[in-house]
Amino acid sequence: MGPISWFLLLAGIQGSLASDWNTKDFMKREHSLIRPYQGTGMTIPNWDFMGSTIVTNNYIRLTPDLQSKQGALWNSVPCYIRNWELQIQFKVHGKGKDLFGDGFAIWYAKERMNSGQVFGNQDYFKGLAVILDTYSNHNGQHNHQHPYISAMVNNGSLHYDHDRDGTHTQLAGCEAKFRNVEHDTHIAIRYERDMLTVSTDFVNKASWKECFKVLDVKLPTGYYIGISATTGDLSDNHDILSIRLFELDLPDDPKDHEDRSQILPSAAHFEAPREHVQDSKQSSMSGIKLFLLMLVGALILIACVVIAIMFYQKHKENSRKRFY
Ligand SMILES: [Ca+2]
Repeated sequence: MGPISWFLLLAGIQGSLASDWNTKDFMKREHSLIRPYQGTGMTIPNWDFMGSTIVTNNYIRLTPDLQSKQGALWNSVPCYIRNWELQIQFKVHGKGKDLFGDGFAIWYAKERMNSGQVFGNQDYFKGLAVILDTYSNHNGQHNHQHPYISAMVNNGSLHYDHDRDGTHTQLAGCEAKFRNVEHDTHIAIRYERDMLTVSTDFVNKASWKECFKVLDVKLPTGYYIGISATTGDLSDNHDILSIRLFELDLPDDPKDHEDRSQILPSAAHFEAPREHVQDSKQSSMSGIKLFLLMLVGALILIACVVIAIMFYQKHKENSRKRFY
C-alpha cells in the first residue's frame, strides 16, 4: 500500500470517527449521573428517586425482580439545551426464562415524580417517552417480537394503550434483544435539529446501531429527564448504571436561538396504525357469511326460476288442451 493510500485510509478513519463523535459535544454534569452516585448522605446531587428505587455503589435499581413494583429516577434540573444526546447504560435481567416484564421508559417530560400506569410514570404526559417494553401484552398475532423499543410524543391528550403495547401511538420502533445479556447494554437518544434518532449498543461492539429515526419532532425546552420502570404479574430487575447528557455542538443551527420554552410537544409523522387482528378476523368471518348468504340466495333464485318454468309449461299444456 502506497503512502497516499495510507493517508486516505487514515483520513477515512478520522472522518468516520468525527461523524460519530464531535469532541466539541459537552457532557452536562447537571443532567448526567455517573459513579460514584451518592453525595453526602443518601441523596444523589441533581437527581430524585421514588417508589421501589434503591441506590447501590454500582447501579441504581428501579425495580427488583419481584411482582408489582414501580420505581423512578428524575433529574431535578430542567433541561434548556436545544440539541442533545442522552446515553444510558442499563441492565434488565431476572430469573424468568420465558415470562418477564414489564420494561422501562426513558422520559423527557414536563412533569416529574408522578407515578402512574405508563411503565411507572403518569399517563397523558407531555413530552417524549422512549419505551423499552419487554412484555407483549397484545396476545394476538404480532407484527413484532419483544423486547421492543418505541418512541411516543404526547401533548398531554394521548393515552398509552398497554393492551396494544402502545402501537397505535408510537412514532417508530424496533425489536431489540437487550434482556439477560452478559455484556453491557447502552441506548442513545439523539435530538438534533428536530430529528429524533434512537440507537443501541447491545452486542458489545462499542458502536451504535440505529434502531429508528423520526423527522419533524418538536420538543420544548425546560423539560425533565427521567427513567421509570414497572413490574406486574411478571418481573425483572431494571438497573441503571449511567446517564450521560451531551450538548451537541451545532454552531450553524439558526433554530438554536428560537424560543422553544412555550411550545407543545408534537410529531409530524406517526406510524400507520397496525391492523387489529380481531377486526381482521371479524371481517373475514363476515366475508364467509356474506358468501354463504349469496349462495343460498342464488339457490333460491334458481329454484324459483325452475318452478316458474315448470308452471309456465304446465299452463301452456293446459291452455293447448282447452283450445283443441
Ligand atoms: Ca408491553
